Amino acid sequence: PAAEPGDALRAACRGALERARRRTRGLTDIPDDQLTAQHSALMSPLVWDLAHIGNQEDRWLVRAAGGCAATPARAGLGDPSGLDAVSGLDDLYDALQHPRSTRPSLPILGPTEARAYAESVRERAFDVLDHCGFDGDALTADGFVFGMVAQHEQQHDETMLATHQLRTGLALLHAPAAPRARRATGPVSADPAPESAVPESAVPESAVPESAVPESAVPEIVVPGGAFTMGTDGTAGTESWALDNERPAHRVEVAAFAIEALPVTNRRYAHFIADGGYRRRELWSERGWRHRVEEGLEAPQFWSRDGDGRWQRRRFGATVALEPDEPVVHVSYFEAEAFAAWADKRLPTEAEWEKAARHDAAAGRSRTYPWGDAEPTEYHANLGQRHLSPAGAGAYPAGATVTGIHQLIGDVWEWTSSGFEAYPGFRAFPYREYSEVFFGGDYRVLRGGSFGTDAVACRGTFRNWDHPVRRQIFAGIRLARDYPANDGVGIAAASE
Ligand code: AVJ
Ligand code: FE
Repeated sequence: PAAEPGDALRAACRGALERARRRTRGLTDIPDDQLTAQHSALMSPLVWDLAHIGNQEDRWLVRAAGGCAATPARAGLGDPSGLDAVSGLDDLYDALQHPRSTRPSLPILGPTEARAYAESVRERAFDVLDHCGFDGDALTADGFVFGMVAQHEQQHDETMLATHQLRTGLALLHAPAAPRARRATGPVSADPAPESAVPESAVPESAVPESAVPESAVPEIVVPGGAFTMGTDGTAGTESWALDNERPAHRVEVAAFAIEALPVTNRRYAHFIADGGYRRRELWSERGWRHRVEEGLEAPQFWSRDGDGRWQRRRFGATVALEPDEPVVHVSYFEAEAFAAWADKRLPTEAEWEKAARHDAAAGRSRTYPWGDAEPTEYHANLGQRHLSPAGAGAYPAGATVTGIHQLIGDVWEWTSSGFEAYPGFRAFPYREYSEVFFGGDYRVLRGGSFGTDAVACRGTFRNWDHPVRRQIFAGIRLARDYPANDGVGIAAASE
């Protein structure tokens, strides 16, 4: 039978939802006591995330897109005292009403109930998807609401991954090690190349050597001044699932600046510590210093020293020697700011970051990803919890910009110096509580995604935000600096 129009879109929506659910299962198929425990006051019990994922899907796919009644939580579980499915559940799983630290004291669903609820919502959501014509309204056009729900689940999967990192005790998660140095840019076996794999010949020449990058020669790329298109109108392809805060596309003037070609490594961060970085008041902002003193910060979260004084770190239940060439991760905005001052540089603004990542000067347009518009493969970026750590600096040459900036997408989120604000012409869609209620708050924008971010929730326009003190997220550092007025000759490679 001939394919119906919409079949490819339907398959893409189903695929994104199924991939998210496989990951959710991997993060929650753990002993019940681990699922219900609160591993950190900063995080929910994992069982809350699980049912919240189901509840969000019920609200947007079953009810809003499908026009169906709410899915009862205790259907088939034989509990007549079950919560009122609509008000009770929506209430319990409303993130804004209940800060994470209070969630353990709520009468939330237990492990068996939460799993059953998420599964029965999913069955109904697939039913809605099977009958969706994608032409009803803005909610379903281009499959937006299905993509939004898949992104929501993946975002909570990243949050749950951070909870796993915070918990103590033996490892529950396993994955192959991330590549250490410059990895192959295409399949290394005889397997046929995936269609979107980047051929070797398309890999930009870059200043990044094969192995470790010596600290004294961190390559910088100069981005010439001028306007570029920031954000997206997202009407086609991957960008049609761009969330409300990424919209609309608008022109932004950005003065010339230089940005480092690589994220800051553990080696360099350890030099900052050894050079008194945490003791030198002048490197810190006033708020940052106060926070540093109050919390007694002396190193990134999860770092400690072994018996011989060498740095090691706890990583998902294992203690391992610090890998010097990996991007530093688990630093707060305040630490990133102090590190930048020590290096005589600064963090990029959000607009600078996006221009460096997306602006194609030759074509005069913005790309979806640093390497172009092709969706990320395992050769482009360390995404999707394929590995349980960042990869070595310079490990993904196929994912670099044509100008030679590496690992903007994947590995670690990158703190920018910008607060989280609405773009001009912003419209909350489809709900205010995703973005709008956070604008103007005490947040800094992070860009680029981490090894724990799925590709569906990561693109050149994607905006994450968090409080400047937070460091349980997978956040690291990219440095930039002002660049003296340039003559417009074009891209120049500078070095320190
Ligand atoms: C975009 C990561 C800041 O986790 O608070 C999840 C994503 N919004 N459920 C968050 C989100 C609603 C959000 N961040
Ligand atoms: Fe949520």
